[in-house]
Parts: sequence; structure tokens; C-alpha cells
Amino acid sequence: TESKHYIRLSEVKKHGKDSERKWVTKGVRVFDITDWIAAHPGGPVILQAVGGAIDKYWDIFSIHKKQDVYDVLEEYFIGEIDPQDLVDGKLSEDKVEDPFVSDPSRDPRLQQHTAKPCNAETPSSCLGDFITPTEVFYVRNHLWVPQVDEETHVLNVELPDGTEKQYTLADLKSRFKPFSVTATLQCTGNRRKHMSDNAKPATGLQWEAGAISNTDWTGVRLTDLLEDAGFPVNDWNFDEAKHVHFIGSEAYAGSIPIAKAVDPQGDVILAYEMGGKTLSRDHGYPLRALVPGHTAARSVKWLEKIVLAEDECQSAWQQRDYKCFGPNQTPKDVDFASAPAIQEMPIQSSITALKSISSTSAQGRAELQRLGLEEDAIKVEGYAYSGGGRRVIRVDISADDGQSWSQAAILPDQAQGHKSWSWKRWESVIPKRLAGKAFVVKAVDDSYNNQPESYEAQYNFRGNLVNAWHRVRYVDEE
Ligand code: MTE
Ligand code: MO
Repeated sequence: TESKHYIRLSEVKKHGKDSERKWVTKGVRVFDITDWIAAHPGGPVILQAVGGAIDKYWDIFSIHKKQDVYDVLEEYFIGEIDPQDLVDGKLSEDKVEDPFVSDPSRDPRLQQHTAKPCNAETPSSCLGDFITPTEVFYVRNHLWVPQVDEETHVLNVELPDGTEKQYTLADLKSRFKPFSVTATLQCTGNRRKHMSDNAKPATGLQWEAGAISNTDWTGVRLTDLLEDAGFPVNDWNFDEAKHVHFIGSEAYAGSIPIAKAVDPQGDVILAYEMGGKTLSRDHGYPLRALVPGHTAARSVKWLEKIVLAEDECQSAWQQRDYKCFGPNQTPKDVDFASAPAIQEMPIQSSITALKSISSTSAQGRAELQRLGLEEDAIKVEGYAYSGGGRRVIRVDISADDGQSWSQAAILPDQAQGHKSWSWKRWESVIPKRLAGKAFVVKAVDDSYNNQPESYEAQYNFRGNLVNAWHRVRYVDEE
């Protein structure tokens, strides 16, 4: 047997980001990956792991768990960790860096699906406000929250001819007129659990109705920035620039068609504020793309780079995750390449509260009187939203599981922006005697798009774009 070459952990640590040779460990094996970094399909994010253990990152990016990826790594093997640095033949837990150590703390009211990465939805008790407070704005992180410093952060803009221009946050704030827009962000997977429960299981985070929130965003208009960077926004060569890529500091990336980016009424901004305050770390501090009307997946957080290109972004988030297929299709028999990436969101609505107004309490009696009602009632509340700036024009509500309908009142609000980028809140007060076994809501937008009745008919294995009629069983508490 050949003698082993042992390497001390202190030595590995010296081969970090700033060293000429960059090493990582996986299990007890040490690799010098310097010559491979430029070829890493995931880009420079791998530098996050050099000088230490790559194991936890490897777990997050499950794409690595394939033999050919292990084989690539093996080519760079240089030795094993010295047994002096191991406990029971393994690296002790505290020596394996946790990519999530510097994640911020979160409001306990958020309904957490996973902690690392943080995926948490807005509780239904907070879905009734037109403006979602930032602390309870849903969080959808694929990876860790990168540590980005506003003082040193630079946004790089790359044009089709390869020219690049850099902007600091100070540049963005001082050289461009701030633009504010009120916009809803909705995750492509919002209401996935409803599909899993009512049709059959769909893979992914089991979001209920709270992977959606609404707030005011302020930043620089993307058109202004592109123009400043030298791109002719009113007269561009469509063959060279068809897509705008947004690349985040932790590796996440996506793109949008250029027509949306340069649309003077498209209201795409690079936001540095939400809810009137500096962007919070979970939501992209210090800078995020904000693409109103599109799936939130394109509103890239911790924005580091913008690229104008002929092709769309090649990330898995553009090429695989956010696409929809037929009810019968499986991941094995679909062609991901020919299916378009989801951009604008379809019409959506959800019931967020059923409140009983009963004459058994003084408060209930006062409310019934205010409403001019002589019998007990149920107040149904919820949201309705459509993508692409399409306005919600009608909300239909049924108290008897879809046999008869009435129209809910759409509540007035104050939204900024050229189109209808925000959800509408609605409410409906229905006499209790009319309540059947379930309340149902469906909405219509100004293109007269409707929601489908059944989850079965719109089933897709990833559980994306779930917008079947939302049914909530009614249970009489009294
Ligand atoms: N941007 C980065 N850099 N990393 C991410 O994981 N997730 C995307 C998008 N932008 C993501 C990102 C997805 S899928 C959604 S739904 C929204 O961010 C969520 O935004 P929020 O966490 O501010 O609600
Ligand atoms: Mo998402």
C-alpha cells in the first residue's frame, strides 16, 4: 500500500480565498482546486468554501451528488487530513463551516418551512394588511444570506459588446432619481400544499397561501441605469440583447426578456429600500432586482451583476425549476429546454380569514348593527392578484362550495406604479344561515383570465403556479 500524504487543517486554512493555491476538504480528503475554479459551472461562489470543508455546500447544491462530479474532484486530490486533527477518524462538527452562520434572526410569527436555507411564509393573520410589514414578509432563500457591505458593494453592468460599468450604492443613490413602486412578490410555489393535499403530492416546499407579500419598493429604474451604462434603451439591437440577467452574490441567478426591462411602464427597479426603510438582509440588502408582475424568482436579491445577452440565463432556476407541464407528465418525459421559463404570474386569489360576527357578544352586536344586519354573519377576507400588471376586476365568492356566487367588495388602497402591480384585498359579509360546507373564492383580471376549478386539471409535478379555486371548509364554532 502506498504511504499517505497527511495535511494539517491549519495548512488547509492557509489556502483560502486570498491564497494563490486554493484548497478544500471533503470528508477527510484534501483537494487543490485552484486550476479548476474558472471551470466551475456554478461560478466563483465556490470561493466561499475554499480554505475549509466543502461538505455542507455540497449538500445544499444537490446537483453535485453525482459520480461524474465526484470524479472531477478526485482529479485534484492532494492528500488526507492529518489524523491528529480528526476525532474518531472524522472532522469534528465544529470544524465544518456552517454556510448559514451569519444568517439574520427572524420574526417568530413567520411560518418556517426550512431553517437552512430559510424558507418561511407570512402567517395568515398578517396577510390582511395591504402593506406587509417587512418583519413578516415571506422569505424564500435557496442558499445562505450573503454578507454584503453597502460601503464596498459594487454592481457590475455588462453590455452585449462586453463593456462593463460599475456602480457603488452611493452612485445609485446620488446619480439617479429614486423611483417607487408598490408591488406584490409571489413565489411560483405559493399554494403548492393545496395542490398536494387536493390532487397528489407535488415536490418542493409545501407553501400554503402565504408565499406572497406586498410592499413599497424604492430604487433606480433599470431603464435609467442601462441608459447610463451606454445601452440605447429606445433603439436596441434585438439580436444582441434579448435577455437581462440578474446575478446574486450567493450564486442565485435568473433573467427576464429585454422588452420588460426597457418598457417605460414596466417599472423594473433595482431596489435599495422596502417599506420605506433600507432593504433588510433577508430581502436582498443592499440591492435587489424588483420585477413587478413577474414570478418573484426573477427579483434577484443581493444583486451583484447585470448582463445583457442574446441567451437567457443558464442557471437551473431559469432552465429547470420554474416551468410547468401537463398533469400526466413526469420529470423523465418532459423536455425542459423547450418549455418556457415562467415570467408573468396568472390570476390568483385566496381566502385568508373567516370571522364570525355573532349577536352573542356585545362587540358582535355592534358590528352587525354597523353593517345593518339583523342576523349572525361571517366575514370572509382575502387577497387577489394577477401578474403582468393586469388589474383584478372581480372577486367571486361562494358560501356553499361553489353552487351559488356573489361578488366580494374589493377594498381601496394606495399603490404607486404605472400598472396594477399590487394585490387587492377583498371582503364579503355573508349571513351565517347561508354557509354550507365550504367557502370558495375565484378572481378575474382585466384580460378576463379566470382561475381553474380543480387542482387535478392543473396538476404539475413541481407544483408551480397553483391557482385553482381556493376552498376553505366551514366549521361552525358555536
Ligand atoms: N435571489 C437570490 N439571490 N437568492 C434566492 O434564493 N429566491 C428567489 C427570489 N430572489 C432568491 C432570490 C425566489 S424563488 C423568490 S420567491 C423571491 O426571491 C423571494 O423574495 P423574498 O425572500 O424577498 O420574499
Ligand atoms: Mo420563489
